[in-house]
Amino acid sequence: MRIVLLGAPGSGKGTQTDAIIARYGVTTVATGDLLRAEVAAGTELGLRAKPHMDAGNLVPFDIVLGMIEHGLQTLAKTNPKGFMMDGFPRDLAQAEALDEILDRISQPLDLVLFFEVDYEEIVKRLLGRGRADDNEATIRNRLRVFEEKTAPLIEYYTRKGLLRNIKGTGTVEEIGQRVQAVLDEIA
Ligand code: B4P
Repeated sequence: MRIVLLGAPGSGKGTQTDAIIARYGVTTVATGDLLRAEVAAGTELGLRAKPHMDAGNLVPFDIVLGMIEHGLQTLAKTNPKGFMMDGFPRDLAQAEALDEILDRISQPLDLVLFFEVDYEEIVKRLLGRGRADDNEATIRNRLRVFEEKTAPLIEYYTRKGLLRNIKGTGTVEEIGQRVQAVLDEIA
C-alpha cells in the first residue's frame, strides 16, 4: 500500500497514522516529524529549517527533498507492505518530485486521502495542542500557506484519479473508521 495523507495543518493526519500503521503494517514518512528531529538534534539542516517552521512557512524544497528521497528508497527495499506519506507533498513542485522518485523505483501511489476540516475547528485544535509553532499568528499563516500552496494538490490528485475525501470532524475513532473503510478496499 502506497498512500499520501493530505490535509491542512491540524486536520488530523498525524493523529491517524498509528492506527494505519498498526492495521496495514506500512511505514510512515512524516516530514514534520523528521524536521523537528533535525531541529532538536541541532543539525545544520535543522538550523536552516527552524526559522521557516517557527513562522509557519514551508521549509526550502532542497531540505525536504533530500530527507524524503533517501527515506523512500530505503523503504521501498525494506518494507514490502508499503509506505504512507504524512505532510509531503505540500506543493506542486514536491508532488512532481514525488511522482518522479516513485516512477524511478516503480512504486506508484495507490491513493491520496484528503482530510476535510474547516479552519476554525483547526485553529481551536492547534491552540489546544500548544506546540512551539501553535500560536495563533503562526497557525493562521500555516493555513494561508496551505490554501495557496497545498490546496492545488486536491485538483492535481483528483485529475490522476487518486483522491479520496475523508470527513475529518468527529472523534478520532470515527475518523479512523472512515479511513479504514477506504484503505480496506486496497489492502
Ligand atoms: P507538520 O508536522 O506536518 O504539522 P501539522 O500539519 O500541524 O501536523 P498534523 O496535521 O499531522 O497534526 P494533526 O492534525 O494530527 O508540519 C509542521 C511544519 O513543518 C510546517 O509548518 C512546515 O514548516 C514544515 N514542513 C513539514 N513538512 C513539510 C514539507 N513537505 N515541505 C516544507 N515544509 C514542511 O494534529 C493536530 C491536533 O489536532 C492535535 O493536537 C490532535 O490531538 C488534534 N486532533 C486530531 N484529530 C482530532 C479530532 N478528531 N478531534 C479533535 N482534535 C483532533
